[in-house]
Amino acid sequence: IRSDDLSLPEPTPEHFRWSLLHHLQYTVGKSPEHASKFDWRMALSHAIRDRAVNPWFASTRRTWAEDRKRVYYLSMEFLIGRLLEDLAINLGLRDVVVEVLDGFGLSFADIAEDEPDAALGNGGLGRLAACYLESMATVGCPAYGYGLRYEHGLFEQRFEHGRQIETPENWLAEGTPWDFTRPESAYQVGFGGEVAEEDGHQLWRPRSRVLAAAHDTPVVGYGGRWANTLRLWAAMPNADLFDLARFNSGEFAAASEPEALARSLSRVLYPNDTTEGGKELRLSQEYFLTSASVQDILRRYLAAHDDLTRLPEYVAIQMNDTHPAIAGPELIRLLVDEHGFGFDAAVDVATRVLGYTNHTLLPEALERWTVDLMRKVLPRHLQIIERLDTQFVELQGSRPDPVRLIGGDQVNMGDLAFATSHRVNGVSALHSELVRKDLFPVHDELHPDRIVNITNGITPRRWLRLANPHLSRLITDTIGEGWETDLERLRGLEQHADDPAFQAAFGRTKHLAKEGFAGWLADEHGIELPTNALFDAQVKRLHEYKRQLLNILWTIAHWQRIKRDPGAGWVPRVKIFGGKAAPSYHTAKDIIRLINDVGQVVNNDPETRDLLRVVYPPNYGVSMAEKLIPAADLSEQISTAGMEASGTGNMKFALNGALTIGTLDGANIEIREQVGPENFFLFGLTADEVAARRAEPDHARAAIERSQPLQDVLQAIAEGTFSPDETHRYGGLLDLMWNSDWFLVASDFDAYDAAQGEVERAYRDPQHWQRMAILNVARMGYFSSDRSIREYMSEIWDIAPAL
Ligand code: DL6
Repeated sequence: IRSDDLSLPEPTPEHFRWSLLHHLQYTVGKSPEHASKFDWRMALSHAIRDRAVNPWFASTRRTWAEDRKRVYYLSMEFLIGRLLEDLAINLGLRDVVVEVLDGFGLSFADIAEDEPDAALGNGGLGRLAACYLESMATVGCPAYGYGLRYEHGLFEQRFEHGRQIETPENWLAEGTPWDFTRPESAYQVGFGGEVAEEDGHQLWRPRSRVLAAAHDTPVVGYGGRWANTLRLWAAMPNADLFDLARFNSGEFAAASEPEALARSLSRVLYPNDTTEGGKELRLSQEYFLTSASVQDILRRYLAAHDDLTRLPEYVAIQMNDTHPAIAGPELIRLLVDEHGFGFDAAVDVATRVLGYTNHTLLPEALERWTVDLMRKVLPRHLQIIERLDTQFVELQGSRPDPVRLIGGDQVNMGDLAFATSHRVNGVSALHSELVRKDLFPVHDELHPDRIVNITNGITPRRWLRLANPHLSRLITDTIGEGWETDLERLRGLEQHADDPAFQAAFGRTKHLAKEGFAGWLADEHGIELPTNALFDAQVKRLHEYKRQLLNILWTIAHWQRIKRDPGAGWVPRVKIFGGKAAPSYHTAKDIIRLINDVGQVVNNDPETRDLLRVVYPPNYGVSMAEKLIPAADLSEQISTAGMEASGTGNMKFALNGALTIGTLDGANIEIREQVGPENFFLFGLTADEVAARRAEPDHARAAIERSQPLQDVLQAIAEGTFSPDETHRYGGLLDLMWNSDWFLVASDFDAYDAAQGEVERAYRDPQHWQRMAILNVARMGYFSSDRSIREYMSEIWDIAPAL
């Protein structure tokens, strides 16, 4: 029987209704009378998933039949969020689903809201990977995403007395309807042990092995014309790890301990790696992902070819940051130790296959592992890295202080990734420039063609079509369909920017989004918001360089001014914060607490309540972003220049008609160029000025002494205005402000204050504001992740679209 014979009939409401009831009864095992929301969600997810299978099979078959090159995107993070509505939209089923559910008295929005977010990532890097997967499927780039199937994704955040508390996330607790288990695709991944020499060959004898088991989720592109696979590996202990004799003698926990240890490889996203044990686990996780994926890639290649020297013609592997950077040594190891390659030939093949995306210049985020740890976990790989290091030093000739892959007692994973890739890309124009100039100047001199820039992008399907149905409808009514896959078409809105009727309609979509967000906030957190206010949002991970501190200090200054002169015609504002701090990042956690403390005081101040609120809904993630971003008027992108590699939240806000207040950092620069400088609130030091300012002794104190508003703010904090029960709670933050201020909050405070003044003035003129907002939407086409993916395809992967 051919699978074509099993094709589903057209998804008419009748058939879809049948399919939904069928899954409710035969997959979930419930009758409609007794079905809970969860049961309906599962049945619906299966009915929708059914529709993903045929495009998935067809794409896979075509790739095999045409012997096409495939991309393999290796990432420790995929911040997917929910899939139900995303899939319904991409398969063109949303209207049918709404109609059929309506027939049962059910609301699609309500059921979709029941799905937990797959939060298998920390922030920008993981969300980018999810956007890229969706875009690869939309543009028809044959691809696999490879990641880990963490049992616990990013921790859940709640606040106790304003403090962040972390609890484990449990997205798999109720099971997931999306993935297919593939027991036949399982690989042994070895760890530790030693390397012996036999007949002139190196033989690695690992001390232990863990089985990587594949779970596949189809990723369907918009229109359902192409589908790829997200393959997530789960760690499975080998059967012999369970000690039945011990168990039978009553030592239950001890009998299961080796099993539990093996499972820990895919237990949590980003374990705390401040301890030695944590570091070993993190490196082991990275190797587990990489080894299973590379073995799988070679198996697939060898199923259709026998000459591994031609691997680069059929395989492109992209390393998402340095986390999978062990891919180079792993591929070399397999080619040399298992396929008889000479070392240099293996390096040549590996380098032509691999590409590396750098996502950060922050030294603490550039991975380094000690040689001792590498020897303990991956002794054979260490030998390979040592040889690569020797070759790399030779390549630098007589340079007095050569760059090393192994420097002192540490393996530099960024340098290793560079040395084993044919292309290295930064993620915005400025970032790529800094990668060239500051991070890898010597590599760049040796390989001047290797560094390229590919500015990040976001998928317009999720970040406009799904998240903002009101604006999407207005866009389609105004310029027609097709913008979802050709975002440059939004330019067609420019000609309506001055039309009062269009401005009013545009304003209504924003208002509806605000009501939607405010309604959710009231239901979920019991917080009421005035929807006539300017919604001013900063949502992202908490980090000093992102400068949530600058934002909250300015909020205090604004509050103080309102109190001094309540009748000055202030624009009512809601300051919205969202984001998590790494559990061990104490300064970031202090900033969270300060924001919440300020909120307590400001929100309860009867003099200012109608003019200023501070809200910080806990547990920011993809689903909250989908509600908040369409509702925002102002997008805070205020990082210290030179520190935010790109940002992608900045793109999501602007695409949804929020105006940006921002520095010349990351992709802000390109956003400003695209939307026009007059439609962007710019402030602050440039990256070059940042470097110069940091070199000035006592720059922090000098900047504070120049700014009376900032002094007043710091004074209020020092007096315990926001922490009356503990006056010195923020002594640490104040000390940082006065005495070091590496992130130049004080230096940029007055410029930020002035830019916020411009925001106030612009918002008082609604037509002017709407015009600017419309022009932002109209000019954001460049930031579609389809454009980014096409650039990866031509500049790095050398692959043609199948569509
Ligand atoms: O490229 C995606 C995203 C950028 O938009 C952010 O600017 C950048 O901070 C983020 N980088 C990371 C790297 N963390 N580590 N390692 O998340 O990447």
